[in-house]
Amino acid sequence: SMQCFPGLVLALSSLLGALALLQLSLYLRVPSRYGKHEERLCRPRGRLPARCAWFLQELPSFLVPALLLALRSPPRLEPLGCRLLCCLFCWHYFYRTFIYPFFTRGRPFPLQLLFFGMLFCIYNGFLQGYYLIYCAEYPNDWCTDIRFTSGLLLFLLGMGINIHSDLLLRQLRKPGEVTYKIPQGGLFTYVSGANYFGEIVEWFGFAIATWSLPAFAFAFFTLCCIGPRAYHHHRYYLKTFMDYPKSRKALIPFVF
Ligand code: NDX
Repeated sequence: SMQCFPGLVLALSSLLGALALLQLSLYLRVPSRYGKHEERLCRPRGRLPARCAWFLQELPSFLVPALLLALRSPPRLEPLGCRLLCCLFCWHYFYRTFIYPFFTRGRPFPLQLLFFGMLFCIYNGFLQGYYLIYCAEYPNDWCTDIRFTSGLLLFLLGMGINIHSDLLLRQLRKPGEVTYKIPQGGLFTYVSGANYFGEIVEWFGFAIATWSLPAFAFAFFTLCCIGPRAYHHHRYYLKTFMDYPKSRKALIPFVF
């Protein structure tokens, strides 16, 4: 049966960090081509309805760690902290896979990106799940450790902001509509990328709570992936709407 190979965890985490840097260098200049940044001049490539695309893309991030957890025998994850941490990851992806897609009013998603997105979710789902289920070791009082409690708090706060902001974005459209409007309310009062800000806070919280290399690599990847995207959203809004609120920042309230 499976066991912990620390070298594998180190290698996969390093590759995730390298992918993050690759993304940063690619997407600082040009945004990834989906949603409002899709190229219209290009020949129309294959697309899938947003609902199917997000479901399929995010499913492995839920399924892979959930299966690893179910197949582990005898069940390890004894300290409460450890079990809780794995459940947090699955909880987020339960939302992203089984709830978010069914309410989205997004435009069809490019198949090519869906393919890479799925590969990424398999990779990351395996890394986070494998590490927490087979490698992580926490003292029995990890639940009262300041890293666990503050990380958990940040995770919950970030998740709250992310879900609330997703909701505000969705309400900008009636079913069937695909136009863009100025997001209002919640953290959108301060930043253009409120949903991204929430997601980034969430994964840094997770990294602090697990205090692990794979989770810090993933938080860094998230920052490099959707950080630049928030900046491109911001520029798009400034270019498109003359009355866009001047004091609003791109990603971090009052700062940037
Ligand atoms: N999926 C994470 N890289 C990504 C898909 C793309 O979960 O090859 C990363 C994720 C993947 C990416 C994923 C990984 C890297 C990939 C990339 C493609 C290429 C890239 C694979 C897996 C790659 C290398 C080089 C390393 C191999 O019509 P519409 O769709 O625009 O409508 C939108 C609507 N909306 C508005 N409606 C009215 N008026 C407005 N002004 C509106 N503005 C937006 O709201 C959508 O329906 C909805 C949300 O849109 P948007 O653009 O704000 O968010 P979106 O980017 O679609 O993300 C949705 C949620 C969000 O909560 C975000 O935090 C989370 O998913 N997310 C997204 C991306 C990655 C991620 C989280 C993470 O890294 N944790």
